[in-house]
Amino acid sequence: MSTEHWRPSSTHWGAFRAATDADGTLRVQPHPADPAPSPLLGNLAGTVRHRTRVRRPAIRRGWLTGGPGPTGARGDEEFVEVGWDTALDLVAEQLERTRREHGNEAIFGGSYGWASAGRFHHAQSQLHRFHNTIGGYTASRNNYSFGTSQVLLPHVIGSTDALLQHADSWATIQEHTDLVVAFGGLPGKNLSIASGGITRHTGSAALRDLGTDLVAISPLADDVPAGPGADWWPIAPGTDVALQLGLAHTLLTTGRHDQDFLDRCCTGSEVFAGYLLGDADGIAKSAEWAAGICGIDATAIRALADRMAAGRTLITVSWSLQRTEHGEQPVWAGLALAAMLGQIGLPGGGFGHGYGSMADIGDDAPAVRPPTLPLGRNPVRAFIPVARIADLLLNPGQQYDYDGQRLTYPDIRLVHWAGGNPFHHHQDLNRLRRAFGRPDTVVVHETHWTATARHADVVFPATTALEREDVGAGRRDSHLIAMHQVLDPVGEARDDYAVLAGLAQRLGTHQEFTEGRSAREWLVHLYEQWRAGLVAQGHDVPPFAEFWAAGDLRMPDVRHRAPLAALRSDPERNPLPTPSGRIELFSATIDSFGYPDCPGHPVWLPARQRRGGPLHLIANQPPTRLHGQGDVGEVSQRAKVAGREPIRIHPRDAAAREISDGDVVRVFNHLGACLAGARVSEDVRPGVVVLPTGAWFDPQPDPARPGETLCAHGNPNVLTADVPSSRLSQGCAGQHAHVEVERHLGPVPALRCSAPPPLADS
Ligand SMILES: Nc1nc2c(c(=O)[nH]1)N[C@H]1C(S)=C(S)[C@@H](COP(=O)(O)OP(=O)(O)OC[C@H]3O[C@@H](n4cnc5c(=O)[nH]c(N)nc54)[C@H](O)[C@@H]3O)O[C@H]1N2
Ligand SMILES: Nc1nc2c(c(=O)[nH]1)N[C@H]1C(S)=C(S)[C@@H](COP(=O)(O)OP(=O)(O)OC[C@H]3O[C@@H](n4cnc5c(=O)[nH]c(N)nc54)[C@H](O)[C@@H]3O)O[C@H]1N2
Ligand SMILES: [Mo]
Repeated sequence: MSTEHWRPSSTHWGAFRAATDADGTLRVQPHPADPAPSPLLGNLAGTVRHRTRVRRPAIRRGWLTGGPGPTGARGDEEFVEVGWDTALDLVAEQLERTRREHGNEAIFGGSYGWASAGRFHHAQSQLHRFHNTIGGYTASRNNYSFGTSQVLLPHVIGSTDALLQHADSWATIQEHTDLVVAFGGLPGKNLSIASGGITRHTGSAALRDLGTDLVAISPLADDVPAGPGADWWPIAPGTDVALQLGLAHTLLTTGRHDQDFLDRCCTGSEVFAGYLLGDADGIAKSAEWAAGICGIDATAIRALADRMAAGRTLITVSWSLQRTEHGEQPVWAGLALAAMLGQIGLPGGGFGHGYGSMADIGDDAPAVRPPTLPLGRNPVRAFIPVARIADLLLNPGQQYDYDGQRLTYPDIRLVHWAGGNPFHHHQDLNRLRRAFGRPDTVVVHETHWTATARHADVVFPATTALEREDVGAGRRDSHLIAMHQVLDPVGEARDDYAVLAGLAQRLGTHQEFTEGRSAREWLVHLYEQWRAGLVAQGHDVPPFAEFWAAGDLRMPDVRHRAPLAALRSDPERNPLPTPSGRIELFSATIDSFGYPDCPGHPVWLPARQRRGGPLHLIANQPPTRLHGQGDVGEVSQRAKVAGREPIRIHPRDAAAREISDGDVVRVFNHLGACLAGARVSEDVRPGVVVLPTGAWFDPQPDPARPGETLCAHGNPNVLTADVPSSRLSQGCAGQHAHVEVERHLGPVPALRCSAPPPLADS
């Protein structure tokens, strides 16, 4: 194989070059500029040609013969493979009928999900652009990643960007910071990933040798990077706010808070101080009080407060902490604690959100917005906060609260999804199955036979990024990658763009959707527009042909001033876009909503959902893949235990249940059950079990319990409750659940998810 056959491409976990061997095997080499390439590249070869690829358009038998309508059969029926024209005609007809009979609001096109890297073929962008040409759709707002912070932070610091786009770089931290206090730890596994791609994994490289002291607070030792200055504080899950308040109370009562910073740059510090002292509820939020809740010794809490005040300290809160009930609180209380230390806006000090969650937080690459497909305008006003999908489908007409508004769920008749997997990302999957029984029609574009594809009526086979051309870059990336086509499309798979152009043709909006451009012409168009903008700002960017031939380009060095540093330097001249112009430790706006589950300042609120069992389950991001993507690949498969997703359990909890390492176990609660493979380990706090997300959902009859079903593979979302973080944000709270674990007796069922569903020829 000669190197001239190596073609550049990209994924959310890194840029690379790929070539195929004589026997068709895919070979992958990380981008030469990447100092710490992601191990997840190892999943690609086994995934792109896996037998679970969708090869032809497929229609659920009952929908094809019986027509559209609510049904309990989705997910349980065989599919009939049909030609492209048949599938496109039938879907166009239902889009037309739905908008005529029920209005465009009856089409749900939110279509949340990560899809693939590549700016033009980005599946959601394509889908939204298409629907905007035919009159719009009910949309979804915010994300599963930090959707709670997306609603909270604009109230308290004016934007999410102030923390996410303007985070200090790892290099700045290494230079200036004495102590990092990381709530949620700094899990190296997460630093593979950045939405849209990442060429240089500078965070992964920095974590190899952080060079500062670190207190990593997490129930799981994996979240603590190796290194001499790192301490593991195995906190009880869901109790970080108590620890934060205990630290804040200690600073306040020992006079080490920075009153000058609080007066100059914050509002509401006196309300927060009153709460810490227990003015209204009579409870001082002291180190002793905190110790009783979070399981960390009061002396250690006071000593940590000392250390924090003694030098340059960065307090950071992982996104996982806000993906819980009352998920606003650890973010807001963490910010308030940092405000009391008074180092917000100093290099390497203050508050961070998502170091250890995503590779682009702390990356020092320039802040250039990559080329972007224009989406048009959605005339439909109806939307949901993204994690309310099952409520939307199950409860048309029902009212609910969101960020000070009273919203009503529209009546959805047609669901159209491309580039996402709600049967991966949503909670209480047994409930989601019922919800997916409600619409008349479910249309899914997928590369693979995921659980969502299996719950559809019509499945369009989509190409992967390796089977098409694109340009790729993350939100903060050192390079723009010319993504060349590496492989021929599998079977009859088409690009989402081609599929939607086919629907647009049938609905009379082909010209508006395509603007007469081929996919390649779009790449040139989007690139040249982007280039013109940068050239106008004085940057030197090569024309498309040159960029394409080179395989990538270095992003021009665009930098913006961080709003929190600006605030610190002069709060009068550089106010934040909050009502007060300051950091709001008390928000009159949030207070005015009157939500008991998110009052006007940070508070300790225990989770309501405690049902389900004695063990606290953490369903975190998987170390071996991106969500469900690549679960059939080599890296993901190698980690499985007896073919099941590994669940970590402490030796004490395992012994009490006569569970040994390598056993297949049943994990269950009042919502559902799944099988998993036991990994007995001291790396997890006693009383806590960790089962990452992303094992492909495989609902089957429970072999040991007639009439009951379980996920035979280990998807934790059969166990998580479908409850929001709060009425303020309605964010995803899927990180935690309560469960029991037992040895699985009886036969271990074969997995069905690793082969396509039953397919018939038309
Ligand atoms: N319990 C629990 N649940 C969680 C979380 C948690 O912490 N705990 N985390 C949540 C978070 S943060 C997130 S972001 C979500 C992620 O949830 P998702 O983003 O829905 O998960 P993915 O597996 O990335 O799904 C993307 C799908 O797009 C498909 N795809 C890829 N490229 C293309 C393409 O070009 N075209 C088409 N048509 N399809 C394509 C892939 O095959 C894949 O099935 O999960 C959430 N769910
Ligand atoms: N390898 C890999 N990396 C990923 C992803 C992936 O799928 N795979 N997904 C990406 C995406 S979309 C996102 S949004 C980010 C998400 O980034 P995060 O949400 O930060 O990631 P998680 O792994 O879910 O959680 C981080 C750690 O928080 C700890 N934790 C959980 N609950 C608690 C608690 O109550 N208190 C404390 N102190 N710690 C707790 C868990 O042990 C967990 O390992 O990750 C990104 N990175
Ligand atoms: Mo995410």
